[in-house]
Amino acid sequence: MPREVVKKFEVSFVKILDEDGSCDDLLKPSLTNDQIKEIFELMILSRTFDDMAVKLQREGRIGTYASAKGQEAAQVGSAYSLGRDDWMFPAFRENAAYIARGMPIELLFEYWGGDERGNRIPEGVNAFTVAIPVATQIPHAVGFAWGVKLKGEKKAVLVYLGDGATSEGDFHEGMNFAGVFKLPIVLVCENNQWAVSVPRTRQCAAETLAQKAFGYGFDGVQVDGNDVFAVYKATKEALEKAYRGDGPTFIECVTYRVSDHTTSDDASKYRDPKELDYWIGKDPIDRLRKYLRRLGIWSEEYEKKIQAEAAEKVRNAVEKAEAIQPLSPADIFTSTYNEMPPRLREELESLS
Ligand SMILES: Cc1ncc(C[n+]2csc(CCOP(=O)(O)OP(=O)(O)O)c2C)c(N)n1
Ligand SMILES: [Mg+2]
Repeated sequence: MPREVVKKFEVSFVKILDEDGSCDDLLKPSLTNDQIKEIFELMILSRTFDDMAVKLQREGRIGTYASAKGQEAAQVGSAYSLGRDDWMFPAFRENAAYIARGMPIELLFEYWGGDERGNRIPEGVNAFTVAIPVATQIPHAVGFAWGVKLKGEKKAVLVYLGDGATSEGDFHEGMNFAGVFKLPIVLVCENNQWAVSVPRTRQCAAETLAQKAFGYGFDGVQVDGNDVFAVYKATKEALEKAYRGDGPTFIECVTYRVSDHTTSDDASKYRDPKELDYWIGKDPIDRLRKYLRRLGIWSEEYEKKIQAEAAEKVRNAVEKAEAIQPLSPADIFTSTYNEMPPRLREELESLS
């Protein structure tokens, strides 16, 4: 019996901006120089935030912290491409994405400081709260996207996930539902090569994570996750596809977790320092800086100015976060139930 090829799949890898700052002008997304500078400044602000958060944790002023260092292009590039009405669902490492989405920085410090008021996202920011249990944000995002589709709204949902999250049941169920119902959702996978101490090669035998999308009937692409232009362009195209009603897209951003998993981890116990050096050489901020320089729109004074502005914004945010009145224990009761069960009411009364 002759065999017939029923279907073929291909994963493409997109890179627009090289490590030396040279850019493929044919592929470059349509961004003005002012927008490119804004993206650069958001990446600097995120890095400044990250460094401060680690310092505060070491001083006992916030709790365990998960850094986004090295992943700024993947996060800022994708969040920056969102429209005002779109919705963003982060996992737990998306500090740079939150900053790019316009989240007040003091709320991020409150959240990482263990104050749940940091998770009360202001009207207009259109982002969901941090999801610590790995991959649990995916079914929420998919459900939200289903609602968008049922209401016939012209908006899309972007959900972040890690390489480790692609092994979770929630990921597979969410991908399947999104594919079957052709939902307006973009899944941005930050493949940062590690899930705590589990390397990418032990996480999944497939050559790419992007190819997982084909199994669920939609497109998967791989981009250089340290190239902000490639990330921005892939996300923008995926969002436009979602607005048109053409269904989901999975974007694998190949990047690296430069920091430890969290401030409670020591990656030097399981990671080759040469690997770290290799990726530091691909730093997403340096790469964009080199491009700005080539374009003639970067100078020492400009760099000094934006670094100082970022430091000032971050310092002010720390002050604001540390100045809020602590919650009273009673708030645990009053903010959870509309009508409190009698036993809890008794407990609450016993507090006073
Ligand atoms: C359901 C669940 N299992 C285990 C954990 C513990 N845990 C926290 S982060 C993490 C690894 C996540 O790896 P990845 O998805 O690659 O994200 P990354 O930390 O690299 O950003 C694990 C296993 C958890 N938070 N939730
Ligand atoms: Mg990971």
